[in-house]
Amino acid sequence: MVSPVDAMRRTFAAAFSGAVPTRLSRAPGRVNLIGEHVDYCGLSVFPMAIQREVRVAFRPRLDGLVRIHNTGPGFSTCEFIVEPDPAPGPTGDWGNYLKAAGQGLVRAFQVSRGIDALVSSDLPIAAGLSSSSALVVATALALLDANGVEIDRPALMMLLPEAERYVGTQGGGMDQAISLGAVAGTASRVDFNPVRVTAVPVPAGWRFVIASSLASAEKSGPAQVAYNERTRECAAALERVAATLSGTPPRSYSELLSRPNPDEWLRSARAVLAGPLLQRFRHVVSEAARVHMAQQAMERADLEAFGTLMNASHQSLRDDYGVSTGALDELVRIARGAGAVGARLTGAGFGGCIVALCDAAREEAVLGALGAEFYTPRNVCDLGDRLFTAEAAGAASVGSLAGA
Ligand code: NG1
Repeated sequence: MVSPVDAMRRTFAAAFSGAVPTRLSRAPGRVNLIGEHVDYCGLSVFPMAIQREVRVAFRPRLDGLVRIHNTGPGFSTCEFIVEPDPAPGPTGDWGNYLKAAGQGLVRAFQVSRGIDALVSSDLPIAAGLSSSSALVVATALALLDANGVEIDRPALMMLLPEAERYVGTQGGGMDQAISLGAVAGTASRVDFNPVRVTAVPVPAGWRFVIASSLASAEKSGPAQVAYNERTRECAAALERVAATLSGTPPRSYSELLSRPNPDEWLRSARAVLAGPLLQRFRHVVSEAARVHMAQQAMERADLEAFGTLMNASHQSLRDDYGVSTGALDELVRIARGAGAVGARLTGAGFGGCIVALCDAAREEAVLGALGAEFYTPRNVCDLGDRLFTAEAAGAASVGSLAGA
């Protein structure tokens, strides 16, 4: 049996005229447990890195060329020069994520050397499990390593979200932070401005089951437009509420939520917001409260309480934030019916996956029900990438390929 790393060595040699990769970077994907669509409002989130990851086998070049192959089906080879303003490829081109990392690093550091690289990933794409940020993080670590640049993780957690916006999504900083800052066996509360990652051990016997809705949430088409629209609506709602308040107007949701008299801004919100803006605002402020309660629930190993918060989060994302789909709602219903204490869509929504929480004794029942009631009727037999239990993984790394 050929190990994944040996397979990468062989494919690399075939792609680059017999050359041997010397280094390997790897970055995990994540499942967001709670705290959805609030990172770009500067509010805390609660994700967990998972065992599935993006790997980049590479060797430094002496010039500024980046040549990257991908072992996945349907990926063309990407070539570009590391420079501050690379021309983006067509919308949806995977190479844009590589260029995103490259241009972000060139702008911040004297990065001038490129790499020959091979990407391999077992992370489902456009599934709400952060495959895009894992690719950006793994590429950035490879380029930094090839250029001998050392940068601490918090600085990179701040730099890479901005770099990734090159692709056109006005995303927050959750995905890069958890990929760079996770500790195995834990979930993390991620705070922003400045970014901080606080690990919380996942209690023994808690199982987070991930199930795909079979619809990809490709953030290069309509999902990107809908996502960016949400970020604008949240900013507009805050601005309107802030304008009505006494004293110094809050400049962020964190400042708003930390005001001594919440009744004042709640009253204002109800008075000045209507329709979608009121709904988006209601989701953001209620989800912020749920994140803090969920962290406490995990710390005291209160499975039921954590699950109840996940259910409330899903309801809010469905009814107020408008990012769920019929398939996601169906998965949530099946998981709960089979004994999950909570289930919710995870990631941006518009397709992608759900995450369901159950205790170890119910894990097989939840997996079985999802298989029998969702996938079997749709004639989907290959469930490996679509239905699995998450394991709390550690952070991204870069090192010698020989030691991998
Ligand atoms: P997904 O679509 O799950 O990779 C996106 C954003 C996050 C966050 C979530 C919603 C990017 C890179 N990621 O994640 O920052 O806003 O949606 O909570 O834009």
